[in-house]
Amino acid sequence: MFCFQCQEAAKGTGCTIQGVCGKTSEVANLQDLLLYTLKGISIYAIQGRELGLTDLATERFIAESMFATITNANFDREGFIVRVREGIALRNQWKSRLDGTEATIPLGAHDAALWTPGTDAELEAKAANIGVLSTGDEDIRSLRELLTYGLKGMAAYMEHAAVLGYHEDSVHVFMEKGLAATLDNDLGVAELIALVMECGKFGVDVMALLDRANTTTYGNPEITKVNIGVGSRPGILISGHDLLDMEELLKQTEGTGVDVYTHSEMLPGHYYPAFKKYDHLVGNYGNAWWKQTEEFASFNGPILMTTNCIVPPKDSYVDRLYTTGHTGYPGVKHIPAGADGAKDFSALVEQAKRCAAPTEIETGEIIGGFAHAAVIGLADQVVDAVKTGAIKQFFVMAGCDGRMKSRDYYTDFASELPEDTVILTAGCAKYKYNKLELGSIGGIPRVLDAGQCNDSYSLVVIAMKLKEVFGLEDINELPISYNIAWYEQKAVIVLLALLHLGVKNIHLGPTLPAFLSPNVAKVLVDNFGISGIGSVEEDMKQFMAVV
Ligand code: FS2
Ligand code: SF4
Repeated sequence: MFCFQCQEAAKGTGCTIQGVCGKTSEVANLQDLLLYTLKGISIYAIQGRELGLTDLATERFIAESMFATITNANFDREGFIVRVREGIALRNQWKSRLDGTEATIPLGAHDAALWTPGTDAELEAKAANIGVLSTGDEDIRSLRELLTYGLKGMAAYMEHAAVLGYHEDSVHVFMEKGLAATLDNDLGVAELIALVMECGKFGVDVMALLDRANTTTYGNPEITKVNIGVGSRPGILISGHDLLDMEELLKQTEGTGVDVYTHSEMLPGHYYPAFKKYDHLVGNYGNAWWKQTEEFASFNGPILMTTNCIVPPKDSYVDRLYTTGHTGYPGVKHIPAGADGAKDFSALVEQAKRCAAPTEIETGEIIGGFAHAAVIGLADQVVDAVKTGAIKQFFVMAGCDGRMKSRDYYTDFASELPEDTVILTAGCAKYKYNKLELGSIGGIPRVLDAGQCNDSYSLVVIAMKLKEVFGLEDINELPISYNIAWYEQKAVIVLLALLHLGVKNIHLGPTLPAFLSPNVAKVLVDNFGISGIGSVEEDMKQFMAVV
């Protein structure tokens, strides 16, 4: 195996024996083979589109499969073998559909378009030879992988929108184009950089689509205080990002005597009007994903993982853990969707009834729900505070949390920010500082949480609005600095989206991606002013100097 798609890549270069995330070498290779299969499908699907042939099932299969390969989403070897075989069948259907047409298939002679799987052992042998390192040139490899990881993040957001009935064909078209492009030896550095930038454009589009899907279905997030203590009844803990699962679980637990708690990236569920009506949605339990091995043990009840991030489970709670959607873990029960898309969570409800109530690990409240509609509702207050100098600067500190000790930087940075600054956040990165007593400015809290990582889009909408209100030409003239923490591939698409919007001088930490070759990193530094992080003191000086 060779995997360097996340921030925790071993030794800052890549995992080669087993993933730091717990992914086995077999699963890593099979994920690579699934990607290779999707590239093969894309070769034909692109040609099909030129002849006016489209297929929603293909689009969904590509996006779902990409999502399954994101860090910490799915660890299930058997599931990946099944998916590769399904993908080959889909690819071959496309091939037959195009036989006898006028299709002239670029890359049609590529192995990805032609290979056939034999036994599982043969399939695994193939999987070991088509991975990241099969691209020899380190800059081409770096750009191909940067594009691939952007596409993976995009796929996750497409899927969240799709389950709510929202699609945008142009995003699927780009996904197929991007996947096929990673096989094309005629594309050099300049062409791949252009594709990476185009990926950012579709990143903005897909986050806008998901924002529309979420807010149309569940209402605009509202400013909300969320309880972080526990009640006396047994509960089910829901983690991940899938709001449709959240809705179904709330409906199916109503009146059962079982409470529902959110975990990690599901915290923003509390901000949606559609979920506020459920009295048995009691609070948020715990912190970011990486603390789950302790927190799932003390929760005492069933836990539903709707998406990443799963940590290999401990014996103390593995029998209470469930996966659904594109997540999976060997030996962990999976709740599938029925033919009509509905899911049956009754097994969790019955198990919860036999469990103790959660053990309290914290008490109090946190505040959130500062997505674009809520903040724009406060626009007069915010603009006044900026004009009077009560707010001197905003810091976008969105992104991910993770295990590395070096991420304490973000807690220290938030603590040491001057009192006339406000943090704009989204994603699980917030857990590094959302329980600190940072106070407020004229009634505006100093940490404004817009929601999940995809709600970074909200932060962009807010920035655009401020640019308009202040009559500025360029988003970079705003008193907004970007100090972003990344971990997995959704953060990659968020970053590419910000670059597409022209945001400059983003600080990215706690380490720069292992998949950026020195030359590709230099392109990002020279053109966008991207940099890593240093010490809190030095960075603070640098940030405050630019205002
Ligand atoms: Fe956090 Fe993990 Fe949201 Fe990332 S829960 S790092 O996948 O998507 O942010
Ligand atoms: Fe390593 Fe991250 Fe890949 Fe897991 S996802 S194998 S931790 S680089």
